[in-house]
Amino acid sequence: MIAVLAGGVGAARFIRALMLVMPADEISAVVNTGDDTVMHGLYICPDLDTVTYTVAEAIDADRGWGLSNETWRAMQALARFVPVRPTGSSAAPTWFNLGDQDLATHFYRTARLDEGATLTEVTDEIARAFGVHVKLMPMTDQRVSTVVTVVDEGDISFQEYFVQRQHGVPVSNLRFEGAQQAALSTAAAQALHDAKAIVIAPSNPLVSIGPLRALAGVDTSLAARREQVVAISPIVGGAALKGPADRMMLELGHEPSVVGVARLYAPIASVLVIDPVDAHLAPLVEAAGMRAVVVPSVMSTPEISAALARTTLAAVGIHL
Ligand code: FO1
Repeated sequence: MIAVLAGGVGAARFIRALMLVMPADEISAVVNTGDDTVMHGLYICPDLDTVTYTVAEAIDADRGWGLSNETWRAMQALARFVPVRPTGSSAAPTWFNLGDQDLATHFYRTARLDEGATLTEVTDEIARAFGVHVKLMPMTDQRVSTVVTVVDEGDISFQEYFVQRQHGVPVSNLRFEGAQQAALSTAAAQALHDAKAIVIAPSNPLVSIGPLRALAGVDTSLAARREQVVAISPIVGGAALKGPADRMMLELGHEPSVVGVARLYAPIASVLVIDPVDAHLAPLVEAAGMRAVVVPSVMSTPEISAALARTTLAAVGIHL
């Protein structure tokens, strides 16, 4: 069993890469839930949904979120209520787009949570409904919320930052509300315990992997087995492959490069996988305390993806 610590798009693509070289049911993905949000009373787990839909080959590949062949009739109908919404009401938010088919996932999740099911149970049910054999699990069954402090504005939720502000505003702080009181879910703890190797996916180290690391005891247990933990840099040539990781790192005092990533991960992982464009920084990655392994990491073809998956696992002694 291999465990992957996962955010959204980058992690989903890496899990697909792993599926090219090993059976899906030998992969566990422990997924960030700090981005979770409630809209229209519906419980939405963007990273879990992105991973589920990608692994199921049902994702809209251009957007990187939501389902392919989506229609938006419910969102269009919602717009009717905006003019009558009283000042101060947060009803009918139209800035967060929920497609008609995607809504069914959130209806099901919310109804099952209301019946008393855990997020772990519902995640497994949704994955099975999509024919996914990878073991997908939320990092925790408790509520953890990423709160972003925006310069000149103050604290807002992650989705308000990411979608409503289109991650275009400067950030001065991050916190993971509820993380210190929360624990890894039982399934996630078991998956990490059973894993021969743990891969930190090429996800945003601060807002995708950060919430996981903020859960009680996670950093300590990763540090205890750091020889079996390998990370893939989400920063290639000084830029994030997707999303605001590079800007966010800079704004929060981290170098937006593989060296900055190495400084963040050195306490918990022994190897950093970096792209050939960053090969000249390998000595600085090593100086930061991580072994650098150089291999193409932009997953643009199945061949490159499979080679990345194989090389990543080989770096921690798993030869497929
Ligand atoms: N991202 C957007 O940029 N705009 C959206 O309207 C949007 C809606 C949305 C709905 C459901 C879902 O599961 C994800 C959605 N995302 C949207 C993506 C998501 O919010 C972010 O990509 C992640 O939170 C960042 O990891």
